[in-house]
Amino acid sequence: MPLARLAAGRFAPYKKESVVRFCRFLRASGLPGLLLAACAGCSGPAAHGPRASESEKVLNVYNWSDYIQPSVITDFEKEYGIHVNYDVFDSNEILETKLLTGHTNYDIVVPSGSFLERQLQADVYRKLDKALIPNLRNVDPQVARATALYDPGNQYSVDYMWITSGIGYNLAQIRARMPDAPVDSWRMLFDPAVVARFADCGVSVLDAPSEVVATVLLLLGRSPNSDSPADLEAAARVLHSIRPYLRYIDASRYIDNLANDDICLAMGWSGDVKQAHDRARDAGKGVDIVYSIPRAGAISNYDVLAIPADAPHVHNADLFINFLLRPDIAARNSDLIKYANAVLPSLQPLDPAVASDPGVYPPPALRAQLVPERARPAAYQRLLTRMWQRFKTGK
Ligand code: SPD
Repeated sequence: MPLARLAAGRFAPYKKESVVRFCRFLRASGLPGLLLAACAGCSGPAAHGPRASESEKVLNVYNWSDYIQPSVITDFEKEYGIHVNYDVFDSNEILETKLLTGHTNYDIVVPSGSFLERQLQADVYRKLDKALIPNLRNVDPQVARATALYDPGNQYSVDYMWITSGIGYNLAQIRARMPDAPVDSWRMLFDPAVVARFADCGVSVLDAPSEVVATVLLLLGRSPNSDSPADLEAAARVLHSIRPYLRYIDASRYIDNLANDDICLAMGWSGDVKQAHDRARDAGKGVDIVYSIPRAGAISNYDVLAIPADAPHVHNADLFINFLLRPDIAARNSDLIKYANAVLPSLQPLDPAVASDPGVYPPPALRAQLVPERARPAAYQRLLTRMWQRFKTGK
């Protein structure tokens, strides 16, 4: 991809507004007094005057890996004469750490709604100037209502893609080991007696702590968005029981690994598993990758476009958001990455095979089974982070 990584400089020493923002987040998080004491001298909002960089023909984008049609970026560059520096991540936690540190130099970032929900408390985003983004009128009102749960009034963000997490599997490998495998149940991954059958051909789970725990709680019949330590403990016991059968915990490797027959079973995001399917098909080695949303339901989320409060090229960011909300552009993205976009008129130019794929756009009955992930309180987050470290290290 002819895209330069972001220039050095985004790791510049923290400036006052970053510290103010971080301290505001600490306060909202209810973290211990010692940390807060360090924030005693920090008050007042970050200042946002005109920036010298605003006239630069540059846009710095930080998006999930495997989450855009590369020609969309080059077309934007040609159409607007703006050079795009495009950088990628594969976890909300990585993005959050950068945003809270401040001075990322990014103009567009793509957090999941449940993360944006808590990041808004730390004032890390800038309100969208809706007058400059006329294509907002294309956004599916049903999706806009859903994202308003995270961002009341949709003031700071707009949906890019919406997703489910489900099960990706290699049809032949699973059938060979367990002809009656419960492929439409989370037991495939979270019942040790079942997942043990596939350990030899490779199993992975997403490195996405809150989403994995929510999924396990769904399987246990508990509330997926629970913030109760007892529920977290119950989920931890399940995760501990399957840990010996996992090859790794990661949120991006599984696409190529499924496609190349290096693993046979993964908890994965809808479009990623579909991309694995396409890559396997294109390789022509007879690997068939299937995506399944369990009957008991699944977690859904909305990955949204947002502008950091200290973005250096806000006008270019508005242009890019407006471009992504164009029906032909949204369709080209979804055609390749196989995620559902929120641009209603894009359904027309979209490849009919994608538009009618229930794994990409779940039909209403299945959609009713999806549970949108929500932000949890800071105290729960701390317990979750500790538990996840133990799970990852297998201790
Ligand atoms: N390869 C793109 C993956 C995008 C997944 N978004 C993550 C949502 C987490 N809840």
